[in-house]
Amino acid sequence: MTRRDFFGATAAAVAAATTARAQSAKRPNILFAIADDWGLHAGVYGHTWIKTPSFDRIAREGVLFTNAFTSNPKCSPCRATILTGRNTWQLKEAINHFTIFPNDFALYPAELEKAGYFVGMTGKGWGPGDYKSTGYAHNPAGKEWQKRRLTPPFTGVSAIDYATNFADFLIDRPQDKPFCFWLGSQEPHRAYQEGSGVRSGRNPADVPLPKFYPNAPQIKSDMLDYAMEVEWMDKHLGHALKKLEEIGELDNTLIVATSDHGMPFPRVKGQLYEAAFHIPFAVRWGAGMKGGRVVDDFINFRDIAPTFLEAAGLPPAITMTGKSFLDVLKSNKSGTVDATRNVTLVGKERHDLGRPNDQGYPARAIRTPEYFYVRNYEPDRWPAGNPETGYRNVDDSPTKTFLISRFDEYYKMSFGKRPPEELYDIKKDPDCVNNLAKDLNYAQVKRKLQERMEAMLKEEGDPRMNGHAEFFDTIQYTGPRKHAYDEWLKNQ
Ligand SMILES: [Ca+2]
Repeated sequence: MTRRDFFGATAAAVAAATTARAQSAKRPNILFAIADDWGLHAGVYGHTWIKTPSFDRIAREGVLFTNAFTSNPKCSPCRATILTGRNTWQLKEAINHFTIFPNDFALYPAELEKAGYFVGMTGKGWGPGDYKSTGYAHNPAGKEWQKRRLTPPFTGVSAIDYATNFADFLIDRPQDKPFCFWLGSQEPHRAYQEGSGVRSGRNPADVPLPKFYPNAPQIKSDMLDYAMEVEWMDKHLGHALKKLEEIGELDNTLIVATSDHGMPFPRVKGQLYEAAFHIPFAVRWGAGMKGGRVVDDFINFRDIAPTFLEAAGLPPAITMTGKSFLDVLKSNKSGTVDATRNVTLVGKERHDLGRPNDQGYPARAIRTPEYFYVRNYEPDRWPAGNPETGYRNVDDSPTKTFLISRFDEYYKMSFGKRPPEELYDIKKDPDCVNNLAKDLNYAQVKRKLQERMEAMLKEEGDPRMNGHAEFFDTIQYTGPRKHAYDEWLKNQ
């Protein structure tokens, strides 16, 4: 059976049963579509070198958010924040990448399941890491629908046929239940087919580069390869939307389309800069809210879980510290809806191995509409990982190889050591290349931001603020150790 036949057949099989239910359903379905390593690059955000018609449609028919932020720009910690509704320093081990997943926090998929939702996921859920040793029977994002796979050749990095797995899930669901589904595409995570973007006829001259890169054709070509993978993800999103339309559930489904953090490029993935934690975010809910809006309120990823629960008529779980933005969705307004949504915090401890004793790179930051202030607590460490072990905090890539080979100012911006404090005028300098932390004209601004950040972190129980920073050094790494510093030493 071809994919087209399959979609046709499944549509016929479920259409009759679902139409009646869609009309009478009170609780919305929830579809959470999350890309892997996709930065703020979409047509609706003004980019012409990358085509995202499905995401653009969700934004156009729903709400496009211009200020959505993850609390930690790396796969596992970001996804843990989404599932638990807690900031990254409130997640015990799950602040790190490749850890166990603690079992003492409520998760929105499990809460919805308890309340009668049919819950599932496909592709990448929480991870990478170990959720089994803490007692989870399946991925914390939901029971997996993974069996549909594509046969080569295909464009994406993964063979998982996300949209058809979603269609399977819809067939399997009981007739009397709303659903909650996590569609986790593995694109545009690396590895890419080098040069695929240029070979597809794309023009490197169309790609605008951030100021922290030199104007190099290698980097532009690499970004076009990334664009290919974003477009593959967007195509699957389009299939999922079409599926919902076919079975009459589109307008009764609260759809969120987003990513976990910025693109898998140096100085972006895993780093505390704007391009790493400022994320594409669009919400469509045909019957539930007024569409065609652009909202500038700050959305923190810990706000997603309580929003889903409130949309389902549930209170936030007691362990959730995020704040539902359902009121923003329902407000019918554009621009600034809730003026108190004007600040976000971001931080990290250890992402990948590669420093002596498996050390991390502890940092916290605060972002307001005007400024971005960063505190690097261990400035003697290498921010992207040690040189000897290959700067493991970002995937290998043509851009990474090129920047390392230059060993110049651009190399330093991506891989070099950083000062204890950084301050950026985010409106003038969204690429965060002009550090104002030592500029006396900004001394007062800096001090106020630092005080505000530390007060907020203390209130949130961050162990680093409350005299227990040593906890972060006790967190075990659960992934392969081939890039660890001790492994490197053994081979010398
Ligand atoms: Ca990721």
